[in-house]
Amino acid sequence: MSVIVYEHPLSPYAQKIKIALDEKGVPYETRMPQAIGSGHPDNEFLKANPRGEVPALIDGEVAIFDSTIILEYIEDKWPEPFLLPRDPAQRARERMIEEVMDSTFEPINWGLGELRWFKRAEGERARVIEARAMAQAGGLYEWLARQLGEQEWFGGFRFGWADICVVPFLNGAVGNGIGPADDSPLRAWLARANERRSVQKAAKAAADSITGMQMVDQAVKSGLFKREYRDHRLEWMIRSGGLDVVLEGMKAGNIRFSNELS
Ligand SMILES: N[C@@H](CCC(=O)N[C@@H](CS)C(=O)NCC(=O)O)C(=O)O
Repeated sequence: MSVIVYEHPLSPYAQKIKIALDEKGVPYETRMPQAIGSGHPDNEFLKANPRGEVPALIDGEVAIFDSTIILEYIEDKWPEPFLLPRDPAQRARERMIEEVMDSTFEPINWGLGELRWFKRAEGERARVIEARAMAQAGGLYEWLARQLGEQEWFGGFRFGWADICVVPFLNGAVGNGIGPADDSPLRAWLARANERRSVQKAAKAAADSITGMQMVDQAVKSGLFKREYRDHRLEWMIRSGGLDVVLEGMKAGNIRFSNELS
């Protein structure tokens, strides 16, 4: 039986998993949980991930959630071709890049989505938050450029772990109009990464699914969607000038926090 990946094509966390599996040539099928985003996704999916977040991976009897832990499982179970080098310092460095992308870069794209797709703020209020997002992305590009240095890939001479963990977020940023400067080494790295079949496949699925995003603000307003303001996303919104967005969402009942496990 092939591996199952619960996902949404626009989820950068899920893209990490699909790219890694494709790089390793592991066959998998994708499933989009029913009613993902409503706060009440289907029970079958909740069995795989009680947090109700994509990605989740099913490999026979094994069910795993959280993209970092799934990536580690993939590397352990299908070691060839390896994504992480052997050197402990290099491994730590690539994992730090993953952590920064997952928790510091991700909320920038997510926050812009809350404004632009879900229309949480408009006019001047939105402009203030967008300006913060742009400045934060600029700072992170400087940090990433230092990590890349003169290398072809973040891990050196071959496409690997950190590249997989950066590319979905930078493609998302380009889509949001806040990508790295066209003439920067980081942009050149992104172009190289986007030549890989694994990355193209995930990026195409994301682009194709954007058409389904029209009118999602209506789905939020009608109570069909209850967006998850968790961890760093919640902090980001407050830190970046969107405290009102959080309070209004709580009042309207169209945001939620993380699931409590039992
Ligand atoms: N730490 C988790 C985060 C996963 C996550 O936040 N996934 C989002 C999509 S990008 C999700 O499924 N949210 C559930 C919802 O919006 O209802 C991971 O790395 O896998």
